[in-house]
Order: sequence, then structure tokens, then C-alpha cells
Amino acid sequence: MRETENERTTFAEQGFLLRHGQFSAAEIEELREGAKELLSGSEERLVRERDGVTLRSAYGIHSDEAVFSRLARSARLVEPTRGLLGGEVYLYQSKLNVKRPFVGDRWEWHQDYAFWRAEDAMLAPQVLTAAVYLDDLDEFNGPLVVIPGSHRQGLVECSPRASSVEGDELSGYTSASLKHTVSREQVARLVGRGGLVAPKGRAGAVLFFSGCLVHASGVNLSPSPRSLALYTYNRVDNAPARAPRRPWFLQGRDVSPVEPVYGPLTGAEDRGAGGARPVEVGREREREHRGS
Ligand SMILES: O=C(O)CCC(=O)C(=O)O
Repeated sequence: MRETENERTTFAEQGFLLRHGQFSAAEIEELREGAKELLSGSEERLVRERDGVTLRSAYGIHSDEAVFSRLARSARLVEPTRGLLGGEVYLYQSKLNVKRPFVGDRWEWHQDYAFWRAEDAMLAPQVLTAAVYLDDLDEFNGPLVVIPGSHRQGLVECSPRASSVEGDELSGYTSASLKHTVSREQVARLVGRGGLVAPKGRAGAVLFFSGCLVHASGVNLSPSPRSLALYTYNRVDNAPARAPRRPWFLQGRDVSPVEPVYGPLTGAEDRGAGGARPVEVGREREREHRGS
């Protein structure tokens, strides 16, 4: 489960690492069932496409559904993450991104760390995201597309866009019109050096990618759905010092190290270890955020 030296080198050089077959068909089935619940959950944390109807994302998924809570602590995500980042980690953000057949929209070229630095004052890019493939990702259904090695440039300059929807600050972090994007000139320059890769894989694969990796994804042209569960882990010693300004589901509050849970996500095996317990801190913070 822990990363090999080869994998560490790949991640350091390329900024991403794809592991196939990390979750079984039964586990993926349970996650897909759980995803249906998430997408009918708290409206405050659901994002829709520009048509205002089609679902795009659900945020704070570790706090809602037991199986997504167990996934956040699965050793299959946490162990390699600790190894790749070189220290204890805490959960910074979690979300489910869905691209519906034919209508799932793009994500513009960006670096995640640009958001976390500008909006949350995160100290350094000691942060990565583990994207769990809940569907097969191919060239047709809007896979992530990355520029290998682009993370080694650090933050690429970008000018923040004003809120894309008047009075809706969150849309700049979650919609198809992002606040911090990488310019076409910069993308062209970086692609000239590193090329483009769409890490394709079957449901059950996991893509680990650096907070500084330049990435994007296109629309879903196909009749197949495309869903990703994304968990962002930050190194504990890299937690922002400033009091959080964004809601808990964009910037995690609980900076205690995630204890990895071993065993399958399904069944009772890992529940004795607290595996089925939703992460309560999220809910407490939600109440706090709402002032109730
Ligand atoms: O779901 C996608 O295709 C892209 C997600 C993404 O770029 C992100 O979460 O930073």
C-alpha cells in the first residue's frame, strides 16, 4: 500500500501518480450508491452546472455518508499521501465531481494551490489530492488532463477573476468559471515542455496529484457518466496560521493527523476501528458556520 521508491520519483518528477485497481467492484458499487445520497444532500454544499439544474459537485462528502467517511481515512489513500508529502496529513477538502452524460461541463486550466494560497493563506504546496475513479475514465467522458512536470514551476502567475456569478463568491471556486486560472500563454509554454496526459483508468483507480500541478478537464461528450471522489490532504505542519475565512467544506478545520483505516470499505471489517463513523467535526463546523 505504501508508495515505492519508483512511485516517489514519478510523483516528484511528474507531479502525479496513477494507481490502478485500488478499490474493488463491491467497494465501487457501495460508493456509487452513497454518491446518490450525497447528491440529494445539503443544498448549501451542492453545485450545479450553468443550466442551474444539472448536478456538478457535492462538497464536504466525508461528513455525510459513512462510506465516503471511511474512504477519507482509507489507508489506500492516506499511506501513499503521507509518503509522497513526507509527513502526517489532515483532510483539507473533500468533494464529489460528477459529469453527467453529454452535459458534464469543463474545469478550466488551474493549479489548486493558487486557491489555497490566495484564499486560505496556506503556507506551501505540501498538499495533494487523491482522486478516486468511481467510473471508468476514458478520452471521451471528460477525464482530468494534466501537464506533467508543471508543478515544478511552483505557482504560475494568474490574475484572479471577479466573482463569476454576482453575489456568489463560492462560484469562483466551484463552477466552470474559476477565479484563479492559468493563462493560455502559460499553458502553451508548459505544454511545450511537458506535453499533455489524460490519466485514464477503470473505476477503482486512484490519481494522486500535486497541489501545484497545472490541470483541467473537458466536457463529457459521451453517453457515460464520469464521477470522481476527490480528497485533498495537507501536511499537518503546513496548516494555515490565519483564522479560516471560507466555509469548512472548502477549508478543513480539524488539523489533527488522519489515522489510516485498513481493510475493505464495505462490510463490517473496518467498522470496529471507527471506520463507519462519519467525521463529526465537519458537522460541528457547519453549525458554527451557520451561527446556530
Ligand atoms: O473533476 C474534474 O474534472 C476536475 C476537478 C479539478 O480540477 C479540481 O478539483 O481541482
